[in-house]
Amino acid sequence: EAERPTAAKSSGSAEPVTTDITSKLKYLFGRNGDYTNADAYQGTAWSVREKLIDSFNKTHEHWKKEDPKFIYYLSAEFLMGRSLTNTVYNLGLEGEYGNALREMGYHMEKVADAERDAALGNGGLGRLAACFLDSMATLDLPGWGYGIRYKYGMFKQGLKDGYQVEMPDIWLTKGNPWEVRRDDVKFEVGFGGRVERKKVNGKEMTVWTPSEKVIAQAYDNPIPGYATPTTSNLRLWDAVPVHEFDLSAFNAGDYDRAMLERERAEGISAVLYPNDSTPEGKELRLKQQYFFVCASLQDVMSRFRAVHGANWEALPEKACFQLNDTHPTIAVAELMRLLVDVEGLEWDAAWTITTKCLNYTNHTVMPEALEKWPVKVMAKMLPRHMEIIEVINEGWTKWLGVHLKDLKSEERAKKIAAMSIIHANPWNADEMLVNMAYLAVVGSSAVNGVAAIHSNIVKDEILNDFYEIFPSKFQNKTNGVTPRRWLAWCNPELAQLITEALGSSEWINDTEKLAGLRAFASDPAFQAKWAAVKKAKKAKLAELIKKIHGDDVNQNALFDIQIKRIHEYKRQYLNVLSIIWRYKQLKKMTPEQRKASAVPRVCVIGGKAASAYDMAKRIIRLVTAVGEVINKDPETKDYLRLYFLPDYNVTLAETIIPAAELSQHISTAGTEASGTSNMKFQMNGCLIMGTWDGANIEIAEETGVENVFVFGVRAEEINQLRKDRKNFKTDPRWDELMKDIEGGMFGDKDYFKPLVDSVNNMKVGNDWFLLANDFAGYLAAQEEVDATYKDQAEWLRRSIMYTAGSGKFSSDRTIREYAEDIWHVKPARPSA
Ligand code: 26W
Repeated sequence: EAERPTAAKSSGSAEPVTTDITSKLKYLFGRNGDYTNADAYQGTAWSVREKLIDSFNKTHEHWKKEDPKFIYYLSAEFLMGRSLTNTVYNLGLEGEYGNALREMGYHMEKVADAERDAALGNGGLGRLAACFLDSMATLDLPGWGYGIRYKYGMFKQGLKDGYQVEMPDIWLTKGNPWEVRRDDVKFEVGFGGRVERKKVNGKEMTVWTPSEKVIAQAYDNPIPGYATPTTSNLRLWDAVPVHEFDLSAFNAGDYDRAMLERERAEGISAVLYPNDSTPEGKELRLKQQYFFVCASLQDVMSRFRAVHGANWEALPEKACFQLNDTHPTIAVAELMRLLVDVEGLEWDAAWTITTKCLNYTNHTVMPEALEKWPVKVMAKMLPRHMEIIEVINEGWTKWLGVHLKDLKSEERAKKIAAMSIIHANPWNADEMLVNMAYLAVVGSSAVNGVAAIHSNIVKDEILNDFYEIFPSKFQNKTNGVTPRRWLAWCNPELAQLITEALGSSEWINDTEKLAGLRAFASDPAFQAKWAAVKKAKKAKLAELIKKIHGDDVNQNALFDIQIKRIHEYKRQYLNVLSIIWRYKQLKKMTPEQRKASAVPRVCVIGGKAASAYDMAKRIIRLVTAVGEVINKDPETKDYLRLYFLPDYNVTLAETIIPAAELSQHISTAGTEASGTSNMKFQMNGCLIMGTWDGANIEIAEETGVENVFVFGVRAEEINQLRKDRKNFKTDPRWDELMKDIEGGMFGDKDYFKPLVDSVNNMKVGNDWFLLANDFAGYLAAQEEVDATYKDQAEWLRRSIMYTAGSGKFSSDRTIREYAEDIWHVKPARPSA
């Protein structure tokens, strides 16, 4: 197996490390010899933890001394995945630890396999936050993540008879070596209660007396940078009852009440909401949001105060906050509350500070995903914040009135109503809502989308009114992914080949250097080595498929992958339709014809459906049902397979992505804000089948559009096509497939009926994501894939061109842009 390349290769002496691992096992776990891989993992992790903490301490001593400006990334989700391999390689400890484990009779990869994912996120947004932390540390940027230490992360997905079942993610039971509880860092967070005006020291003040209080307890998760001494931090808050720290309730004989209170408090950080893109109007979710925002702001302010006293005007020079979507947007009101009510600042001074400190990233165009909280809910849970938002909105709408004074009064009133942070529910005029995206825009210095097309949609559609008023607030920051986890560490064989070709491993933190691979793209000897790596990774995925489904797959087949959350807009259904069509074509051929012309394919689909997302669950069942039929058809099974891989997560992605030859990113144009797995596939030399959407567009530009399989309508056409829906003539092949599914070709026909109906009635509003419109183009693109795959030299040339063109999509580039254009934060590297 290949050694992972690093900048700072460690000496590799095993002896002190084996002693340390054994000692950890002995004194922390009471184990003496004869360790399982899971034991070896624990011993290794607890040993590595100490190096990590040393590095963390050094970094933070340095930062304390230098007092640089910090960026705080506020996010309800951090999808970290596993930490052992990443920590060992980022810290350059692979020599020592690899050798030590070998000496003890273990293998690093198997040991690492015992770690559970930290799955504190749903999908793209959470994983992006994790990549950003890796890049911030690698670039020596003073910055922390702030979030929630969910006791249960993203649910584990199982399959029962081909249907999704959800199971709890119990990830903390064996302890977590990657966190440090800070018993000295805890803050009170209040909810409910009443608000009064009082004279305090002769000054009129607002006093909020919450009816419920909990304690936010800090846990630090050190984040090692790569090839740098910097280790930064992800601080996660755990909710605990106030009375755990004050036993008087127990002593007063109020045991029951104290226990109930504990349950209620712990409920706040108990579970991640597994909804991606469909907002859950549940109070507990708002409670979670306020809980972590309140604790994080208090924490930052108390550190500021310790150094600068109450000189709050200077806060924007020392701290800024990035709001990861609207989830932490209550920060606008909370920072105002802390400055005005607690610190006694004047409203206007506080507003200047607040808007200087905050910035907002939008991650979705789905209108239903834009968070809006009922005024009633907010007023009850956060009465003072509701007042503050009302005052902000009064000021805002008044300002708008002046700003728009040239408009006719009727038009002006209409515009102001449309831009009001508080507005009626369009579906229920009696209900007033707080529009969190509007609050975020008004309360921030910068607003950004996550890919060029998406940022344009934000400016021209979603937040167009605001863009017209504040054009300079709006920016684009195209997403990126960390090349450490997503290329160097998950595909060490390819990394080694790249390093050999480029003559150095500098590409790992300077991915623009990957462009040097273009010179090798057509070199047959290099292509052969490139192909050998892909083959080895395919063999690993084949092993996994065998383990899960019991089937041997043809390892010379084209490995075709679609992995992401299951969502109608992502169109896994369209993928399945094309697979069924392929199956039917194969069935029509003679064995000789198949042998002569069919390109064998192994199709893999993976992803979780939100537990309440009925249509997404039906799509999963369709995948498994189609797989059940085609995988055992003796006529075709050598040429086509379809497998659903359950419980798609970060770790599974690390096995699947290096093995992929074709990956599908086929959202309806204008619906996928960016996508980030497309970048991971590109880095690993996987060809892309994609619509002109999200970051696909920029990937195609960097890779050469001629090297990408692009199909489908453009974003600009969508509105018209939706209107013209009733005049659309479906392709006869489409009609045939609809009849097949409806007729029970894959069983379960009642269950699949709503799926067929959702796309197959020619009326306005149906087939919202335009599968029928893109169907013929998709099949044509699939044929192009087959033709290209038959020419392996051309396929490999393209594959190399993908990796060579992936330099732009390192999250290092993204973070550098945020640091320069939005945060104004500069690197501060501790000495080694
Ligand atoms: C309120 C419920 C909710 C939950 C999650 C609303 C919205 C979300 C996220 C916006 C979902 C998400 O993960 N969005 C993805 O963000 C990625 C990182 O920017 C993008 O690459 C994906 O295109 C986008 O879907």
